[in-house]
Amino acid sequence: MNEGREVSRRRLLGRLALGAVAAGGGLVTIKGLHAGQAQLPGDRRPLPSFTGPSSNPYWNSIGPIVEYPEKLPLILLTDRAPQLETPRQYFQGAFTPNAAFYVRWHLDEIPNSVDLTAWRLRVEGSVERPLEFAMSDLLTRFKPVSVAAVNQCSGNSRSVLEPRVPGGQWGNGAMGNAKWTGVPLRELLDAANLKQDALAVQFQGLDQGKGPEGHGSHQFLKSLDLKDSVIDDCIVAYAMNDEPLPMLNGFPVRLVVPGYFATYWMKSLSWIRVLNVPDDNFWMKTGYRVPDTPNGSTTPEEFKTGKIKTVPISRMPVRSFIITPSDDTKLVAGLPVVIRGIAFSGHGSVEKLEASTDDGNTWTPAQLGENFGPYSFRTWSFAWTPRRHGRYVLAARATDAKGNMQPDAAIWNPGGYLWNRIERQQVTVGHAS
Ligand SMILES: Nc1nc2c(c(=O)[nH]1)N[C@H]1C(S)=C(S)[C@@H](COP(=O)(O)O)O[C@H]1N2
Ligand SMILES: [Mo]
Repeated sequence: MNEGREVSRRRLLGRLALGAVAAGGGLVTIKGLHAGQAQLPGDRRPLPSFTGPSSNPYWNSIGPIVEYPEKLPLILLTDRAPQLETPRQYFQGAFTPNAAFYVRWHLDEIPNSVDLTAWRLRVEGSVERPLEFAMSDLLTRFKPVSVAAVNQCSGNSRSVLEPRVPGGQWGNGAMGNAKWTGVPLRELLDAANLKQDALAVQFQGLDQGKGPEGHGSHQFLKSLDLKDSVIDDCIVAYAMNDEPLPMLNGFPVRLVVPGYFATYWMKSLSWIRVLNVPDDNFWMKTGYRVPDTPNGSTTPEEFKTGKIKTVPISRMPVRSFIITPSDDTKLVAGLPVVIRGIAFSGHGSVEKLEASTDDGNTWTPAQLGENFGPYSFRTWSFAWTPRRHGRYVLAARATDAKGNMQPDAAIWNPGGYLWNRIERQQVTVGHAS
């Protein structure tokens, strides 16, 4: 991280404390957002790229553009609970602006205000010493740590699966990268001193109510096995790109699980509960599971037999994206253009990016941008001069530090998870005049 991105604790402390006193009684309130009834502004502009048939289905989620508090115009998938997708143009750099960061909640009562004078983070359950931390404790009693990490919904790109599967019909915009700053989860657990029988850590946020699918649970609960080494990478984050988290992205603190899909990244985290029995709540036992097959892939027929064992989803497979040119970029024969994009993996840094301008028949290494650490987006670029006019199909393929390379085959599973197939972008190159 360069100096300019260093979080100033004093400034952040000031902002968080300011928030606490701003609205008398210490209430931080987001105007226009009400629990259980997120308000939509009347203004619904169409997506600029909806002008004709698309040559890249991945970036064209159908949905109105809406503005929520603290957010730029984003693509609306559902409003109760809010699911907002980030449009393609915000992925030009390695870090996603907080105001453009996608939003996903499951339950219909989401926090719209947090009284920081009363708010506490609790560590309870199978611990010798149950603890409560105020925001000021988190800010002053622990040395802050930072990590650049991609938050990607398990169902990112779900809309391209065939056959279609239920769930939010995301294009590619259910992901974002940020610099997260906070307290290592391990230090909070150590402070509370785990009991001998501790098995897993369960996380709970401030949201509640029924989910859209109407299943029983009144709470969204996720847990991680204490034997999972990812526990030592987890951060309880109070800052996102050096700012307090937007309310919709989990103010005042959220769990960051570098390399893992976002389902574990509990927002408005308020309870850390150490369990001495396996977590069999809906969101672990039934939801967010993937077939225990090599790529997490199966077929509808195979799945129907009931013989496919499933496991909780965990690390994100390697992916890459072409951001520019897009469908409507004007290209001219003989004129150089730089193809740009981003890549990441939940298994370590992207070490190689290859680009193709002939639909994946031949591949050439592209230039990789700065490495912000193993779990960050990494930008890439590839200089290209199309020689002749006509249609071209661009493609990008990433390989991570473990040698995993993106496949060129579709996958399918009933949750619509783990999509990472090589993508294409069709472009039209005009005549040199
Ligand atoms: N409290 C809470 N945390 C949550 C969720 C939720 O519904 N409630 N959804 C999870 C899922 S599935 C995703 S994809 C991410 C979305 O994070 P974001 O809204 O900051 O983009 O939050 C995760 N954390
Ligand atoms: Mo998700």
